[in-house]
Amino acid sequence: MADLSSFPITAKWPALTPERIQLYSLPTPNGVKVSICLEEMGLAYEPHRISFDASDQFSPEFLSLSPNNKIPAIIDPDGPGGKPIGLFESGAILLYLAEKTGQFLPKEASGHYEALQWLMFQMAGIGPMFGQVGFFHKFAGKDYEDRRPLARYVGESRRLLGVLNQRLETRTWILGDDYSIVDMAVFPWVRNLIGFYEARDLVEFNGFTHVARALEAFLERPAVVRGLTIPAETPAAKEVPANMSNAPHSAKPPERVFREGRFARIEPLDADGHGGDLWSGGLRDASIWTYLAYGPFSSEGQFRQWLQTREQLQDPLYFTIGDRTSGSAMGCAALMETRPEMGVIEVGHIFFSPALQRTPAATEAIYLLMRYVFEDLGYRRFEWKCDNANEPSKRAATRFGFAFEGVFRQHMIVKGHNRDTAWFSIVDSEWPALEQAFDTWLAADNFDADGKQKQRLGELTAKALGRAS
Ligand SMILES: N[C@@H](CCC(=O)N[C@@H](CS)C(=O)NCC(=O)O)C(=O)O
Repeated sequence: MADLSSFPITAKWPALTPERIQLYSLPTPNGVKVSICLEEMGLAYEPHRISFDASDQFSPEFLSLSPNNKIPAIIDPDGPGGKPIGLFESGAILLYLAEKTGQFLPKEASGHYEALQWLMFQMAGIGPMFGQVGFFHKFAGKDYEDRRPLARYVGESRRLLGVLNQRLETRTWILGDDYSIVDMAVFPWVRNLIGFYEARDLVEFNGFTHVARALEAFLERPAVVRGLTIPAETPAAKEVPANMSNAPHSAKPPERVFREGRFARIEPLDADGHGGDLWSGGLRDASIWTYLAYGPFSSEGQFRQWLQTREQLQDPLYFTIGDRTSGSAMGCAALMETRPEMGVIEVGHIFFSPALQRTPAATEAIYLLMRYVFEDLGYRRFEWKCDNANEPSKRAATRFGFAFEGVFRQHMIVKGHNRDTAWFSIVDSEWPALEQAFDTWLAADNFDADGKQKQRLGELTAKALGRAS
């Protein structure tokens, strides 16, 4: 276990999980840059709330890490050379995390410096100027008789928004097509200016349509939604047992979405549109239904009737898996047992026609659902459960990277038979590594001319998670 005792700040804010990055912050525009970044990168971290009400930022323990008495600051137990490192200044922290993970920062030299340039633009321009608007418009400075300081900072902020607006006129994000740490630095400040500082009209924000459009896209990102509230207020935090950690998240219920990969597409179940394909693909085979609570079906009509009852459900929410090229429906999977308040969701009700079984399209379909659950919906736990006697399902779960968690004995009765249920899960901190493993497996160069895989998915996912394959 990492030893952070040489950092005096840990005496006031003990590291309950010292192997994780320690974040000392508050959800202010500078603070959330780092919580958003950590969320986007899927890094495990432990947030500590630095209360300005309690003047925490002036305590000797906090100053030992951040001598300028400002949040955010971090300690990474696994810094350069594997040694712990402490850092303050949000821009420096964003750069450090981007370089550590190789994410959200262009790698080739000119793109890298372009990013630095815009990051400096935020740090030296947007942050300080917008901050002064806050002071003179909303806080102590609003009572100053002399209105010239306010006018100066409002004018300067308007000018900076104009620069940003022009930049975004031809780009999705500040650096172009790719979202980066620069967006994580800039947009919390824009949000604050027009929100908390109540300066929307003052800076004539409605004229900056490209900034508004990018801000909206930024605020829709699940990692941003989560990061904006971290570190949350936990008045009793000091009293919780040392082995309890915070679980900030905000997950949304799944919707009837369409997703497409290289081999597969998933779409909301449409009984009339998909029933014929599914049935003619071989779903009359009784072995497909052995472990499911329904089926087999004796005729296409009976199958379609049953499908019609399923397509209306919200939980389980059924998706049809189709072949990307031919478009024909070949199987189904559902998102179920949805508990957004807990950040927990399960994939189940999986049935594949023989032509879909053991194909890249089948694997990719599960991957598309996983990506939807973690990235778009913001879940912290994705479950797979099956009858403990269902060996192929258990093998599939392990191959996909789910961790086996144990067996609930006599958990259910299915079609009159006892079911002991095997539980598996993937948690959000595992997702970035797993996503890379899936991307490697699904890539064109992982298949030879006959479509045979070169690297096995089970080995890639086990390696990504540091498990024995
Ligand atoms: N340039 C610094 C600015 C940080 C900063 O201004 N933090 C504010 C909150 S947004 C703060 O800690 N204020 C407390 C104080 O000044 O006492 C950074 O980006 O990290």
